[in-house]
Amino acid sequence: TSAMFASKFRGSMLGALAGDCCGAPYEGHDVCVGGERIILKKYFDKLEGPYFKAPKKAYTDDTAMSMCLAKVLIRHGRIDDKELAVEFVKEYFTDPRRGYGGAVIQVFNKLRKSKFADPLQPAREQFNGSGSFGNGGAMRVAPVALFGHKKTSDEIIEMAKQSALITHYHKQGIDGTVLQALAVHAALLMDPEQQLNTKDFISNLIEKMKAIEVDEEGLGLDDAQPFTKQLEAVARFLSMNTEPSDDDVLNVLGNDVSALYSVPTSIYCFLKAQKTIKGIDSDNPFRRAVEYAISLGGDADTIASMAGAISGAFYGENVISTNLVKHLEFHEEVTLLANELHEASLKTNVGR
Ligand code: F2R
Ligand code: MG
Ligand code: MG
Ligand code: MG
Repeated sequence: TSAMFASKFRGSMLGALAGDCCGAPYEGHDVCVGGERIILKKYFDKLEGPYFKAPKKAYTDDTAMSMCLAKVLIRHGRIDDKELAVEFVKEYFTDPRRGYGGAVIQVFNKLRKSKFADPLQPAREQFNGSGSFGNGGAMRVAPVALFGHKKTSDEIIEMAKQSALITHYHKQGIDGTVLQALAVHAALLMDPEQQLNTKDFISNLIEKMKAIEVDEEGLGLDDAQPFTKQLEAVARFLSMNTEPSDDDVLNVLGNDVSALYSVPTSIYCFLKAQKTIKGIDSDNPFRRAVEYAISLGGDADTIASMAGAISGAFYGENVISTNLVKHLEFHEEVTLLANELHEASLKTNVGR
């Protein structure tokens, strides 16, 4: 129903915000062990407990850029390269201190200097023409998947690619964006009252990524079908009788700023959190996903934000503690944008 989708839109966008705001203080940290796990648990217990007055937990580039995408989709009903580039640049120069990626700032400078003559050119010039493989395309893509809830996977794939290309030209930067969009889209279309079949969820994504990564052998890439391989590792981890160690997860799935070593990790966090997780003592599967993602350290804000976006799209907004939400900077603005994005998505009459 429309009300259920509206709740899922808010759940996904607030879920992404929560992961970003709660994870940001942990970005660049090592994996949490022993006492650090307990500190992390207390951090969440406190935020979810009775409301107390405190400075809001600040969002970072992940949220800033997601909001740009939502705004462009609301305003134009599609991704317009120039409009999106203008939105990113306006946002960055208005509020640059949000922890942006080290190289993406060059894209913003060039876009502004060139007066957006070719909105895709600066991204193509990154890293001597290879493009960025960072997770910046993936971290902001949830609004695209939400907006496309009535569209086909192929249409989601096209829109996700287009949204990435303003900053991320490397195939891994693009394919990571596509994968995160497909994960949010799949979660959005599922009934949260039904037990989620994690095996089916991951095999559907594997099939889709196989088609996207087809014939890569001839392209001179370091590695062919890398996302398919990472997703197969996620499936292996999920099917084990005992939980893999954090070291195994980090060595195989990773926790860094590259799309390849963060997007499959976020999907793993979401799926793993369907069940209880050792060292994470919560009945709430959304909190488990986000808290576990943050406990892995590394690119904690982004992995938690991506996991939160998928989880919120599956369960809807009620899974997120209302007390926690009140501590998040811009939670009112994000809620409003989620509602507007939902309304805008109903106006596009492309059938599934
Ligand atoms: N930038 C950060 N965190 C570090 C500092 C933040 C800290 N809190 C602070 O306040 O100082 N986080 C944000 O960046 C990630 C998203 O990055 P995005 O948008 O993909 O940017 P970029 O610059 O394109 O790529 C990120 C880095 O990846 C490496 N890289 C990418 N492509 C490469 C290539 N072809 N060859 C070699 N290296 C490549 C570079 O180190 C890039 O700087 C999110 O975590 C977000 O939260
Ligand atoms: Mg960030
Ligand atoms: Mg970049
Ligand atoms: Mg980050």
